[in-house]
Amino acid sequence: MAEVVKERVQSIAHSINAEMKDTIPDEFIMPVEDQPILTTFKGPIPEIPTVDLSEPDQEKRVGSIVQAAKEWGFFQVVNHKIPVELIRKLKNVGEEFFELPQEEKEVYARPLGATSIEGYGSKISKGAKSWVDHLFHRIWPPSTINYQFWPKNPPSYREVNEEYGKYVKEVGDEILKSLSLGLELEESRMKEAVGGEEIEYMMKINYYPPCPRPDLALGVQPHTDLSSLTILVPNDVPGLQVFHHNHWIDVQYIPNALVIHIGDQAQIASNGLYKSVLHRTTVNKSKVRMSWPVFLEPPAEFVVGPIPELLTQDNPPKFKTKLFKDYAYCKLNKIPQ
Ligand SMILES: O=C(O)CCC(=O)C(=O)O
Repeated sequence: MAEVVKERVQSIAHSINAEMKDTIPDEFIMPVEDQPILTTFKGPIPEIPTVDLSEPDQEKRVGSIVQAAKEWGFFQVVNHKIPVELIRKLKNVGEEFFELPQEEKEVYARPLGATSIEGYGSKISKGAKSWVDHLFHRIWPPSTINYQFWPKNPPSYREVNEEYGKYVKEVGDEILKSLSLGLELEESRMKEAVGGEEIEYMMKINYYPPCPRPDLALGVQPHTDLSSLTILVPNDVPGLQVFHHNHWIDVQYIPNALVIHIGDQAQIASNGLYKSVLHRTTVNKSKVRMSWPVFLEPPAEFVVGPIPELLTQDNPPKFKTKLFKDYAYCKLNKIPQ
């Protein structure tokens, strides 16, 4: 068995909650300007776009995806063809993993000094700490999978995640197709620009334990995703917020919907037409929140940049063209691109 790492948020939360304390360690208290109690929008919530993927009229279906990607960089998708039963199983096996004894989870810990983010862990941040633990592992393409980071317990974890990988890829293809058509390009062009058949599907499970001070802490801190798209399943505890017109807006939970974030690579490929959405998560006083985002990322050596056909004298490149690994390095180390 691996050594138990004391600073997992789940363990910290467990001790605090067992002692019925009403405080959290200082390192989890966000600076005032980021505290959710002071910064969550309290007015009438604008309607966040929902897209029905079973809409038979292609123009309507594509139009609603394109409009949401331009205006919000964010939407929820219903009737997406991923069986409800499979989503339920995906959630069950993820929940069961996080309920395992701590030392069993540590078997999958991200190795110290590893270059990849794969594995079980907690976010290492320079400022305030995030109230969340996570597990990362690739689920597609098969040649990129490291099964060492896939839990063996529960035993159905592998089968369920492999099955989910196939379905989630279909959804990704469908959305990328629509984003291409929205740019008046061949339907395969956007996908080609963000990795083509080599797009890597990185699964993450976020586990946000109950937090005695949800007014002061955040689960994940404000960020945009490195990916082209992120396709996320949440549990039924709300917490995701998107930044829209200068306000942090609560995202409503829609049972069985998929949550879609437009990420940096779709913004860059479209030369800024599509918006990479800034988002964060709040935590809950008494309930565990969980989410299962899948990030669609180009391979490290893939060249990312605005799609050349889009560029004209009136639409000069707004972003540099570079290797994805260099883009990711700059972003993670907060170095200008
Ligand atoms: O939990 C969520 O709803 C969002 C998670 C997220 O933004 C992330 O893991 O990067």
